[in-house]
Amino acid sequence: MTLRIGIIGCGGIGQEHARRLHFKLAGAQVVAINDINLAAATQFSEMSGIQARVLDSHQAVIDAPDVDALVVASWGPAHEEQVLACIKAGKPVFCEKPLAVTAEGARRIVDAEVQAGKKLVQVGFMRRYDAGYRALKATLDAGTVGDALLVHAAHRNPAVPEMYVGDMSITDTFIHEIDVFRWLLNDDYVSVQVIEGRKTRNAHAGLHDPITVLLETRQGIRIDTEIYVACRFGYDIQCHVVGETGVASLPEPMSVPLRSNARQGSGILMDWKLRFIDSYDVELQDWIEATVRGEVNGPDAWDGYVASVTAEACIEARKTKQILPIALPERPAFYARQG
Ligand code: NAD
Ligand code: ISE
Repeated sequence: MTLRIGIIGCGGIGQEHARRLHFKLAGAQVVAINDINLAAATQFSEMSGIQARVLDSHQAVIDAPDVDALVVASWGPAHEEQVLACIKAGKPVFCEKPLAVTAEGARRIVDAEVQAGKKLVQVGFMRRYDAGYRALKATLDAGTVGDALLVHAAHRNPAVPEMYVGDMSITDTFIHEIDVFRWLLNDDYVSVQVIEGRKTRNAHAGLHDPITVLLETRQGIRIDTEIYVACRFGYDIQCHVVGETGVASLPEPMSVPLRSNARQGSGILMDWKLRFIDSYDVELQDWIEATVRGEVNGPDAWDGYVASVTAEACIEARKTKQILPIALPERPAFYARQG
């Protein structure tokens, strides 16, 4: 069966997902698209060779009888309304992060899905599909370094645009770590502290950079993450898990080690799109196959909700300079834990 897909939001990642779904992955075809910028959507549909129908609202794409499933890649504040409309129509939806821009909004999605009685929503936390993180998780699950005690992590971007301001280090960037550490450690968070140290002169006026986030999990694991989005030198993702008998680290992306010009070393990627490019393919191929089976196999609406609750606690902890509890309701049975 070919899954017929509607795309809502054809900006940077929407276009990339549309191309990979239509041309690269097996079992999917993009048949309809929408963007608030209709001219750009039309141009994309034609120039990309996808030649999908361009419809004048997200609702028209959701309602189209030949659309089996949706990809929401519009900007964050539109996600809630669009995902809720997919649930109402009973259609599976892959929503890019964040699921919603507030925890309340994400909770409304959870409640709507539970009420609908069927899991339909997957959230675009693609790191769970990255080969390196998967190898690290397998190592931890096998007990190779004993029980995890500490995690030292970093999320470094070379630069961010002027529109990236305020708490986006948390809501746009750290949100990936929020999701992936829960999955990696089979755990949830209980408290958070955010520390603003000396600011780099390379960050623009609206951004305090870098920051450090300290999370504590239910099992007492302490996670420190440096978020440094104007670091200049590369897109550099680090994760080192200290266990009782050793340290397990996220593998570095493959790069040819060089000895040259009296130096030795290897390259560091500069673009986040390249760092996780394979994981987007694995993620969406898995989504296609699970959707055809009538299942949600990846990060679900509950995971999206937990990420939003945690992000809000981080923002509050940053503002108040306090160690704050993260109050999570129990996971409903409807969202029984999956891989
Ligand atoms: P973008 O600004 O390049 O594209 C967003 C597009 O959505 C634009 O074309 C805009 O016109 C359109 N849009 C905005 N509101 C809309 C609405 N109400 N209905 C239809 N279209 C609408 O942004 P982007 O970088 O492509 O990011 C899109 C989403 O994907 C964001 O939520 C972002 O956080 C997420 N994202 C995820 C990753 C990842 O690694 N998983 C990477 C980048 C972006
Ligand atoms: C961007 O939106 C992403 O989602 C990338 O994965 C992340 O690394 C980057 O910091 C964000 O700005």
